[in-house]
Amino acid sequence: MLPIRVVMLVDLDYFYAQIEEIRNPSIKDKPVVVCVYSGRTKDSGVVSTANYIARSYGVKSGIPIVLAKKKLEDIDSVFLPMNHDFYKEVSDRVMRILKTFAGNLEQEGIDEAYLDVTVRTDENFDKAGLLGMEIKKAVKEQEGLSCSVGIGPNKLVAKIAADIKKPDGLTVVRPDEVEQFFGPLPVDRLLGVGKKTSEKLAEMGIVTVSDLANYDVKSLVGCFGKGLGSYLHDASRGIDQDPVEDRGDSESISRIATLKEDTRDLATITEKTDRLCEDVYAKLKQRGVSFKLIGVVAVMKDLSILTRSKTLNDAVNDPSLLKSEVDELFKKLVKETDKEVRRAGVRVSCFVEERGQQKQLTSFLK
Ligand code: DGT
Ligand code: CA
Repeated sequence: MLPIRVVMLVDLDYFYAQIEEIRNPSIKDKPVVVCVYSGRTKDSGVVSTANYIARSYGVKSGIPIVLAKKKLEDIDSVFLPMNHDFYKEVSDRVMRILKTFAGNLEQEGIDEAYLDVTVRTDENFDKAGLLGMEIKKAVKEQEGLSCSVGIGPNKLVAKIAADIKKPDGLTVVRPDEVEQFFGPLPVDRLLGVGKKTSEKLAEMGIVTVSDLANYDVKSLVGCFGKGLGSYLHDASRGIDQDPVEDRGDSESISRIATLKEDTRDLATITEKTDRLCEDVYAKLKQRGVSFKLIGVVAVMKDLSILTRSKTLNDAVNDPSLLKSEVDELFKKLVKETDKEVRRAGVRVSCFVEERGQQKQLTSFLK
């Protein structure tokens, strides 16, 4: 039996436009369109988002402002410029509210977050539904915003569940309902299936997620390569092992990858984590920061998740040190379990701005 996880996606409804409605309730009953004006001519630019009244006239994200105006011709509607800094402030406050309800919270964009609520709900999806209602109430009372919530056994299912009923929705998909829920959906509802992939799938006679689930995995790998092929196979069955990663206000850098085989062999793990460490280091360099906390995450063969971390007494920035510390953490982690590791991840956080000089290795704690 796989370990149970309860994952929730909270997605704020028509986010920028809803904030504008709260700032000025008198516009609430009209079409509201938030625009990114390019400044070239009076109406050049695109629609960032629109409230649901405007959407009922065919106005949506990404269309030219000129086209939106045409769709709303003769209708008393409101066009406003985007005010990103203000939306970000509201977003930060909402994320703080959400954090109080979650074990881990992973922010995904300005108006969405995944919450791992496994412990909080005692692995119980009925309790998760009630918690979802409680969260919606808190966000409404404290910020005046409505949101849509999806609950499932992983991020993939939670995300699609949240999209099922919008705005102001709440959809719970229990583990035994995943197949029934996923099966009839068109394949392009799965994350990562864009126009090109869905066209290729259609040529193969695969239109719905259940068509995909019934397709031979070897043939999928043959057509799409190992990465995408096995992803499609797993996703069609509602399988997703990605942990909800608490990135602490984007103040961390992390990478995770699947090992070439499930293993307890440290050399195989190191081969992968060395590469991850190099990616992490490249990002650290870009941001010009040193780190004080190193963490590793392992998704085990049975999909349970283990983490280990180490705090340094001073910030450092050294790729070989990062690699050896990650090795140590994995060594400990593997010793403390009898399971095989399927995916391995590396994370650094607690950043300190670099001042040109690298710290001594000796500043590293044992
Ligand atoms: P929803 O969740 O369907 O009720 O509607 P939104 O507006 O919250 O849409 P979502 O969650 O896809 O995006 C969140 C915010 O990101 C949205 O309020 C505005 C911005 N945004 C989304 N799509 C676009 C786009 O195509 N262009 C620009 N400039 N901004 C976008
Ligand atoms: Ca949204």
